[in-house]
Amino acid sequence: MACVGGLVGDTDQFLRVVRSHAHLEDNLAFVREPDNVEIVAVGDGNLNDVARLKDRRNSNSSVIVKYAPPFIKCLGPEYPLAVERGSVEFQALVKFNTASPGSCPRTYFYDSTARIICMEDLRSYKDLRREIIQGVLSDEAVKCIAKHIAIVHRQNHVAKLSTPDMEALLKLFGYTDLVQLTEQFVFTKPFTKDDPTNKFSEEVSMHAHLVYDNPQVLANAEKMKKVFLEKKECLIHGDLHTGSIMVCNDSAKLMDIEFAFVGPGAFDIGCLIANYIMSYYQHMSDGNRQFAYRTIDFCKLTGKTYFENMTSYTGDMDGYNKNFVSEVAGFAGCEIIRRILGAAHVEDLEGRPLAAVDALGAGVRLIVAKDRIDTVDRLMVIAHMLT
Ligand code: ADP
Ligand code: SR1
Ligand code: MG
Repeated sequence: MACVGGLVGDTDQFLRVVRSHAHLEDNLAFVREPDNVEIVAVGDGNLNDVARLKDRRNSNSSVIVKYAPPFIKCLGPEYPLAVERGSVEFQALVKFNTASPGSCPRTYFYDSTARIICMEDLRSYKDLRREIIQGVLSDEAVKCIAKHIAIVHRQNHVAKLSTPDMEALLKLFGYTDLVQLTEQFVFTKPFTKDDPTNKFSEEVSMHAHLVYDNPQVLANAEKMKKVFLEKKECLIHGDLHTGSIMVCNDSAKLMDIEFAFVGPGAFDIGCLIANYIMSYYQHMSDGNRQFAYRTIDFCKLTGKTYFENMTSYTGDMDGYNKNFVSEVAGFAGCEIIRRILGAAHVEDLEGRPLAAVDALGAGVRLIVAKDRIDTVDRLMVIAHMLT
């Protein structure tokens, strides 16, 4: 067995655990001969080890192992994080694939002692964030993403489930350490002037007053935090940025679902649209106007496809959808602002401070105007100041 670095977990244990489950799945059979197995660290996730176990003799034979260390991997052992996230992610992968088949990688097993998820290797898929930075994304893949998430919301929605089923869902996907991370790193710290975890460039600091000196931005961010924590609407992904999606031509799969919980559906769509909006500013700044304009279409297509497929609602449908879009605007504003002022930035805007300043303006406009936004078209007009 050979291993290439970047992992904090014990790779011998990864192999032992997969071998002990090899009888469950034909795809795992190759690990029975450990000399033929190579272990390679994949991805650049913040929280966990993700490794590929592959058969040296057959490039089509591999599986992915995801291991949750008892701390935030990118920060180190002094930043503890509950290991239950592995179990939450495994259960969420199963729920998502049950609701919308093919929406996520297939799961092979979860070992609760070793805290290891073993799943399908999406060998031919690529990280959407890397693709969109290169200006690569098809309309069909955008629709595929929106359709999967709409169906997951619809099938696991308070309007659809019986009371006992909703109670069971709430029990399985309640407030976890990771939901608390979002509460802190999306809704609280980025809006707290001088929070030590915030970081931004000199250029951005000249514009930070747009957030810190605007009581309406701060009050609306607080309102969105309350909606995020208190609205028990449906099972949501909980961290649906472009780095949580993998694409292959017109197909897309959702992944990294450890933030899953029962919350407002608009949070997922708000995060997704916010990431398309940040991509707009990257491409405008790179002089790639054509692709920048396509990101506007991606947002509209996302809204259209989502509403065509998310047919569960409470109250009257029109009112529900209008309020949903208003929440999308508020959440998108929070996501954009936290990616520029907060601890976790996006690669799209790295090294592009002027694009980050423009995106910050869009985030502020969306939060301020959220109550006047009830269609995705209007959301785009306000985000980008279109005429
Ligand atoms: P983290 O929870 O640490 O953020 P992720 O689940 O986001 O980890 O995975 C990190 C990276 O590993 C992804 O961006 C992707 O490149 C790769 N990866 C994760 N799961 C798979 C999979 N099933 N197939 C192929 N690559 C994967
Ligand atoms: C310190 S929180 C880091 C971020 O990484 C995850 O992907 C989530 O987006 C989280 O907010
Ligand atoms: Mg991740």
